[in-house]
Amino acid sequence: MSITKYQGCLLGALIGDCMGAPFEMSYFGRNGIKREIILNKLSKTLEKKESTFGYTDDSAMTKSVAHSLLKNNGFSRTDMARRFRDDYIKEPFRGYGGGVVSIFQQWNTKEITDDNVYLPSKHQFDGSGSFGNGAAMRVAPIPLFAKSPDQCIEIAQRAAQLTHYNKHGINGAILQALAIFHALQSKKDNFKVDEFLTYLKKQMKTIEKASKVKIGHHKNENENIEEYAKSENFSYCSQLEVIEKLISNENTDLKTVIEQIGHDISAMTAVPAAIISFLKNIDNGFEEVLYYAISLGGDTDTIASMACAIAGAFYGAQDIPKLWIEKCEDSDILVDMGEKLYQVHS
Ligand code: F2R
Ligand code: MG
Ligand code: MG
Ligand code: MG
Repeated sequence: MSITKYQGCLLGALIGDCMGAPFEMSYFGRNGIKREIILNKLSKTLEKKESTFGYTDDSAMTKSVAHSLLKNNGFSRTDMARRFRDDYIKEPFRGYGGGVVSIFQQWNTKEITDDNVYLPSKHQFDGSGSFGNGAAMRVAPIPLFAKSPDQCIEIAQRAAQLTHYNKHGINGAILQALAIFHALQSKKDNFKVDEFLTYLKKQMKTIEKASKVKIGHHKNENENIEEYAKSENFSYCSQLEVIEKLISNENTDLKTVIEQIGHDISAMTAVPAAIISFLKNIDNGFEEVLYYAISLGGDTDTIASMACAIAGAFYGAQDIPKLWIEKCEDSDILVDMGEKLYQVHS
């Protein structure tokens, strides 16, 4: 495996977040965002010498995860929690989700220990736990660190549970981690979309069967999120089947993808939206994955970050435009972290 795939993955996570953030939840994103609007807005920053793209909570937490894994040469629940909390306290303005902030605040009232670290996330949303996409959006360093799919699943689960105790929040992070793990192992010249989806479906079938955590019905202002949470039939396996169907028809339009997959702040919609953004553009390159993910609208920074993390692991950093890398805040730090995660395996 080449180092550029490791760096490409973390740069992808950063670039998707930075370049997707200007469109997040914008009022014009409900039915998707037109390509001209995306190109026009991005070009203003890309073309202006002194302008840059700043990152949000997606990259802040991805950096926290990478730091913690590297420092401990593995997963330490207390260290990762302290890092999330301390990085939030240093830069609270990064646009963190409402629920996770209350977890950081609870962690800040007493010493974090192995015994109490998971308590705040278990109590979130009337005890149902968060199904937000926040555990999935930060997961990229885990498949880069892991030596096997089983280790990848185990760390992704335990790291997710620090803030997201709902089974869909956890399983969304596992699915995103496995998609990156597989993309990292894959080669451009013999990649098969159907094999990728079959692999993910097989893994998720076992994982979803084993998930015992009940989902809750916390009242939410966003009706779409509530619908997904209520659905007893929801599973990532069924979302992967929808992706398979949508991919098999070349003419599937954005509106259909948004209607059938979704694009909101829940893991149940955002992770599948990221996967289809990658797969639909597999032959078109990294840049098209980014444009497509943003064009879905909704939670654009997070969907683009996750889609580009998979794409970066697949193509490698050399296929990412240099200007994009230079324009995104702290890209040098993500390059360095990619190198260190690569060295874990040598
Ligand atoms: N837009 C954001 N963040 C909002 C920033 C708001 C700001 N802090 C403010 O106060 O104005 N983007 C970022 O948030 C997403 C990741 O969120 P994360 O980390 O999953 O957070 P959280 O709070 O756990 O979940 C997000 C929301 O999902 C709904 N929700 C989750 N579980 C629920 C449940 N069991 N029942 C009902 N609702 C549930 C809630 O509305 C949560 O607030 C990324 O998009 C990132 O870019
Ligand atoms: Mg964000
Ligand atoms: Mg977001
Ligand atoms: Mg900085």
